[in-house]
Amino acid sequence: MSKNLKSLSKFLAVLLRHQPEQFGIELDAQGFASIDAVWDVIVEKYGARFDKADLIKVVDGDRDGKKRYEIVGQQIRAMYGHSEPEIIYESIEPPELLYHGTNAKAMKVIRQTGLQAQGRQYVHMTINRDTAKIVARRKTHQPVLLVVRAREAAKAGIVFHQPETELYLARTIPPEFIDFPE
Ligand code: HQG
Repeated sequence: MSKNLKSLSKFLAVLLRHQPEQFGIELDAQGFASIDAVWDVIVEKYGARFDKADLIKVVDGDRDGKKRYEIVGQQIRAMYGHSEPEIIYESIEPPELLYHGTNAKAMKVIRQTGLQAQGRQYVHMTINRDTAKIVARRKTHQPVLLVVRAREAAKAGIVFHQPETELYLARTIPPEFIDFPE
């Protein structure tokens, strides 16, 4: 994604994940907003800098194939990553194992309390080990890869969601379902 579109993508995150009400945008229970209303806010902020084709490009995903937004009918939403409002996702049966990349400093707390969403509503996990490491490297040079025994956690009552092919969410993962590196 060009630098240009990255700023549009980041603005959409503010709008659709974190502060919709600040821009007069209303999200429904699944996080959808009217495309027309969102487009009006974009034009208000950026003038003619972006056109609708740019918005579609951002929705289609970035160069790394990361897809953050989706359009259904006349509506658009962030697929995950919200701080508020509460987004309702359907529950799914997770795969046997999922991965979460973190840093050595956080690991001490995670051993005690498990994985807890910090600034977001959900803990993010992926089926892809490399992706988990990339996520961790945003915050540390020495990523720690945690293995979540997801199927076992689900059997014990932890609810999982899958907003995107490789991405899984849960409110929390207790430490007993996490394999820590030595
Ligand atoms: C850590 C990006 C202390 C957790 C990526 C992480 C991802 C704890 C940080 C998405 C903890 C939260 C999410 C506990 C977990 N105590 N720290 N009990 N439990 N942590 O950014 O998973 O670009 O909210 O390990 O690609 O890093 O936004 O979550 O280090 O999919 O689309 O607390 O963000 O996507 O950080 O990343 P984050 P994350 P986007």
